[in-house]
Amino acid sequence: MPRTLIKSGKVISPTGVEPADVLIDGETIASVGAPGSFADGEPGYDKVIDAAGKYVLPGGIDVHTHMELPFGGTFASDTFETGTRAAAWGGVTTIVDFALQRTGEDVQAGLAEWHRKADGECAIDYGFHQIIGGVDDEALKSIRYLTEHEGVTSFKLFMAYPGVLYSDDGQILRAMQTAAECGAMIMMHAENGIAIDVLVAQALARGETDPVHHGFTRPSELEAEATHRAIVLAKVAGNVPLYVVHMSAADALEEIAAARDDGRNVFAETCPQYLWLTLEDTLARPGFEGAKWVCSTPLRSGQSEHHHQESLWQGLRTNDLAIVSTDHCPFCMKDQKELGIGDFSKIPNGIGGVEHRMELMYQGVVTGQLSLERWVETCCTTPARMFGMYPRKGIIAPGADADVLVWDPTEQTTIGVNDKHHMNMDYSAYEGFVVDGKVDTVLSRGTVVIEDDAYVGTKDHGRFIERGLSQYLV
Ligand code: DUC
Ligand code: ZN
Ligand code: ZN
Repeated sequence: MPRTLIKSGKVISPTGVEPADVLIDGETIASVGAPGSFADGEPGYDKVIDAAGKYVLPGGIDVHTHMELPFGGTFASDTFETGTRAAAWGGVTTIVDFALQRTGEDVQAGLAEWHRKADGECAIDYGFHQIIGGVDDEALKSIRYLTEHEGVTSFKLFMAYPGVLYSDDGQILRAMQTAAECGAMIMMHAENGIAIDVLVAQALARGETDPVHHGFTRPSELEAEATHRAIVLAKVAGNVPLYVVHMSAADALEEIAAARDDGRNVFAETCPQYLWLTLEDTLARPGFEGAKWVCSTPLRSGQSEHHHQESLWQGLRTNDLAIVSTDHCPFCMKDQKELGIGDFSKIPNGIGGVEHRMELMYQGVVTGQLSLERWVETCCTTPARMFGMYPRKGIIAPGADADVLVWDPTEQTTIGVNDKHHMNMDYSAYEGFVVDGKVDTVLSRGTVVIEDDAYVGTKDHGRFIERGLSQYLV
């Protein structure tokens, strides 16, 4: 088995920053010791990585991606091949993508289709959540079957997108009851889609067709209301664990905080776009350019009385927001976002970002919003624990998979289509951002996939991770 030594770095975990050397044997971490404890002159090391002046952390885990998702008459533009390669460029060593079932479709067939798309295509390891877009008796049986037999233990429901992915309150309650019985996690897209569709129709009737109206027709109150309703339904369903995805609004976060203060198994994530971008800087750009940032939940106003971004950063510190994911759902402007010229409601919803989460969140460390430990906790360790992959993933410790990110805090990263950009998109949502820190070396299960500014992995390296139940419950 090839042996690799990562020496002289500072190892970061949620509980501290320690100078340490990391010994890797084959695909796993064999030992973590004081600097110099594994003499690097010893024959038998196949590779020695000098991490002096660098941080050594668990590879990033992005638990919210949508490779090749069919949406709005087109498909998310990253395949598992291009998307997981871009993820590796960003220091991510595991993604959890969403297999899809829509009304009338078979859940297991949807999962099989996702396996077909990903198998043999991935640069890094991957797991699946299952979208249940049509809750019926068969789908309920599948929730149990996937949890018990397929290593898919989390199920996403939508309170938005009526007629496409939407579940009504009765369907949500039934799915939650089933998940509660088998220990699965319910993930929720919390926006009141019925009310949003009324606002969208009214805006279009007034001739308000530009991308900014995507944001205006999805007010934060409708995210907060849906979040509240999901929390209530989860309680009535027997206290099923609830994880609210892509939280963008301070008023929605208040609902999460209240439930957590009550001791409930209620969790939430946010994404870098909500922390760094505002409606005014993006959706409100003249002409059709704002389409680049059409996603749901939408980017929020930086002028709101709710102070959304400030609250989200605070939520990350207090753990009311436990995880940062990306909701990576890329579409090109050409032929994809352009489907919505003249009608914002036809713009495919999504932003690509799987490559930039570690970079953008490290910038929060630099600006004093997060500690180094919390950076690792929200981007690496809690994702593993929340979704049943710990301690195989999410930690630098003996026995864990050797998924490692060596991070250089002395360098900078310039994000943009002609700079750092490996996602299959013809624009970058973060064009021109210059952030501190840089991905130096990335190992996936002991194999170097990024080094010396080059991708050196292979597309069949990544393996499917069968996940267990959440390890994060109170
Ligand atoms: N939100 C998006 O922006 N894209 C895909 C689905 C979703 O919920
Ligand atoms: Zn969603
Ligand atoms: Zn999503």
